[in-house]
Amino acid sequence: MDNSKSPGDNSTPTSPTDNINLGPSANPNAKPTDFDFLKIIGKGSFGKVVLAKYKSDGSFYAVKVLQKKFILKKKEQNHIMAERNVLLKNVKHPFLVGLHYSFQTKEKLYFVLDYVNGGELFFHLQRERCFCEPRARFYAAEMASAVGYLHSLNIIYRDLKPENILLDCQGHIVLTDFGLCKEGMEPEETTSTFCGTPEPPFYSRDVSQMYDNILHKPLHIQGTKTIAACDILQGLLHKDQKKRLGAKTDFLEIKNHVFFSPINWDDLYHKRITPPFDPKVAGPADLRHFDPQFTQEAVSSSIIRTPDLSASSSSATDAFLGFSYAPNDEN
Ligand code: ISQ
Repeated sequence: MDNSKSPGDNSTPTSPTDNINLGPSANPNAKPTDFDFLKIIGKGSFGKVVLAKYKSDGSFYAVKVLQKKFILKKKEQNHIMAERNVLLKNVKHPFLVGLHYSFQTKEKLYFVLDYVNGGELFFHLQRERCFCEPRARFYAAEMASAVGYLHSLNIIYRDLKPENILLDCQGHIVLTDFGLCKEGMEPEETTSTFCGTPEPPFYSRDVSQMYDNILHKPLHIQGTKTIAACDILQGLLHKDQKKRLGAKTDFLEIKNHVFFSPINWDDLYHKRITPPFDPKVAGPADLRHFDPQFTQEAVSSSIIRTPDLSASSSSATDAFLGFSYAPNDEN
């Protein structure tokens, strides 16, 4: 994707009431009608992620749309604002989803993100049951590189789970997590999702038993694994957090573990290592790796509506003042 220009960069300079802490490329005039909202590609308790086409140049984005009223009702605005502040730190890394800019209407917050269409790692893992060690090493190294970078900025990624790990069209890892958790799942559905995956070491159908296993059950590593793989798993899953791999020097300990000795970290960061799996997507509009449950759902017209923000002085609007911003995309 050409990141040299943010979509909608034709904005006039910001006024003092808008975006005062945002750079010269801030775009407070962005609005939902700048986009054609095509398909729902993810869903959470506060909103949706929608594949959207930027009308003026036809480029694709994943636009995350959050409902202010739900966020406020659930007293989650601090979380969302914390997320925005994280994004404002100019977090940029090859394996973290890029945020182009965000904007708001009276009722909603919009995050304009890179559209990543190689599918969830979870989806690929479910289909193949397990990854061979070199493939697991490649993904683990890209994830560790991204999480290590966040730690270097004093950001803790607390929601690293398979659903938040995507592959891009080349097969590189992209971590997404902007506070969007899956919703609308009945316990049975959750259970059946678990059943289809390779057994995690502490899995039990009984969730409280599973939590107990995590805390107390000794780790038994099944299947054929190299000594290095067993050692890193034991290190990462150590019950005592003080003895856990990474507890002392964080990412450095992970990076220097023998399991990762085949990895050249500089090559990895610069995407000079060919991914072990090609998701084979035909183009940016290819949705083959997304759950049909999401992609077949009609996009609600309320996502597209642009209520007049200036007409409102509701608490919801006030709570999110200053939300629109656009990081300088020039670099
Ligand atoms: C980017 N591309 C596809 C799906 C996504 C889900 C959440 C956040 C960003 C995304």
